[in-house]
Amino acid sequence: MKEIQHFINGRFTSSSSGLTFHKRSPLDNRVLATVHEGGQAEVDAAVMAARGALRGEWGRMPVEKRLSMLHAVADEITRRFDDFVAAEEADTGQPHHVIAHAFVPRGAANFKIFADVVKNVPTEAFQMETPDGCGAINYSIRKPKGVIGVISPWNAPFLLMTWKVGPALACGNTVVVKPSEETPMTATLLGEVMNAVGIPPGVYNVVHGFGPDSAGEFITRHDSIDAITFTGETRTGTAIMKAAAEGIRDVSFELGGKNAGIVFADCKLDDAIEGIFRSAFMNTGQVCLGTERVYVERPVFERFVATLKARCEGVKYGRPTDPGVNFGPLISHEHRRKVLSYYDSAVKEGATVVTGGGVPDMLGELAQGAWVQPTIWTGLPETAVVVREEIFGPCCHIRPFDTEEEVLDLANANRYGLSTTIWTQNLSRAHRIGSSIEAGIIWVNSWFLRDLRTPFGGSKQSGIGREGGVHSLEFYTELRNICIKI
Ligand code: NAD
Ligand code: 6OD
Repeated sequence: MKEIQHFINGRFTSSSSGLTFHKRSPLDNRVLATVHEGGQAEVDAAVMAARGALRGEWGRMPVEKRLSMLHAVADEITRRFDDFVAAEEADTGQPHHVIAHAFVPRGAANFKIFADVVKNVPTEAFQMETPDGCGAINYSIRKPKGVIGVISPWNAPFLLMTWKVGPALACGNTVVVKPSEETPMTATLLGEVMNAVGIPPGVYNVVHGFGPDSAGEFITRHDSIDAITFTGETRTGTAIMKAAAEGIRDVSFELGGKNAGIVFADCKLDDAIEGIFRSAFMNTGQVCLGTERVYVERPVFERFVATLKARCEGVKYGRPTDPGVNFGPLISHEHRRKVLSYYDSAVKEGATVVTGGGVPDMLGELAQGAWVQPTIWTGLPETAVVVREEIFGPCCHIRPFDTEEEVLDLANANRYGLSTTIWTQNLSRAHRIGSSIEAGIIWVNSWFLRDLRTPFGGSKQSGIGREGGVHSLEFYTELRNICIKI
């Protein structure tokens, strides 16, 4: 069994309180590691180290050197690829191909892409007239914001944490990271990478622990943290925003979603079914961009439902590296209780359960894991709890529609607005609907096709702000204007 410590000022350290908690495997509930639980003392130490690094070598480092060090971080992650993949598989229990082909490579890419963005970003300048006729020039410079609190979730832990740490460091900030208590491993491993490539102590700090009354809340309340970037539930975002308000600190929020998938009869149906299958069930439905509400034009409704049902019934459960496995467990028993309570609620509200709705029969040690079946419902009104609330499990409700106007209203009638997928061969319709959907990210005939230069974030209660490409610079830097009288 492993021991997982904090990473503060370039060193792995224990909690002064002696408090620890267990990290259990989602696959079979075995204890995998004892994790140190950070308190106020660890958060204070991490923030002090981060502030010291800003005043020290990191703060004075030429930008070119800083950016080349981040390329070295990416290269070292790639060199230790197998370690990162193994750690992420242990933490999440998700299939090897998802972690090895999507989540870990993205972790490395997040350092390179933002280093390149910072290298190439232009600044603005304005010439102005003055009464004496000599004029003046204004130009703006970008400065790091300071110490950034990074609070990240468990569903794609390495990708989502580095999606924030990469740009924060590229812009010259330092970070105090609080990974999810469910997934402490890859953030810790990244500390080893930082030391291996010579990132100065204090630039990257990790404090483990929980949210309320633990490391998470202490970070959000710390008066020496300059800004907070958070990915997680909308309800948690509310708590963090209240804490950040105390110090008038900036926040960037990537929050929950209840995303719609819209399938028109003129689409390439097989592609749409495959796309909706991936978007609803990949990572066992634990993807913020996942589709939990599917609207299918009536002429293809029956065929769509029947084929998606068959896809769900063909999934192979098992350990990440077992041959053919494409379906992992939920992250924890606690999360499974939540998902299963939604499965019950759907039945109570009168859903037709097309497939799933329960727990699969697992053999041996796996019987102790947090498994659930992929589940499809039809027949519910839009007011049903499982059609309104984010479940964050492998499930979706499918409803037929008849007109473009009708489906637009249905898709927009939700408090969330993170992403939507539209499946159609009619380009005019794609543009028309695409610009009327109330969501930050709209995919046409695809899903999770990510260009890291594009703005990423949610509308309505799915978030505040946009990250990605130059948009990340808006959050991770502060613009200063310098006016020079000629
Ligand atoms: P969560 O909100 O429960 O926890 C996220 C992180 O916040 C964890 O590290 C947790 O310890 C910490 N935390 C909890 N309460 C806190 C508090 N009061 N103060 C400070 N920190 C606190 O979310 P989760 O269950 O880990 O992740 C699932 C959620 O994340 C879903 O709602 C999902 O939609 C959302 N998510 C959104 C995006 C996006 O890009 N919009 C991406 C991934 C996940
Ligand atoms: O790809 C990304 O950058 C990103 N933020 C993905 C979010 C996935 C949510 O589960």
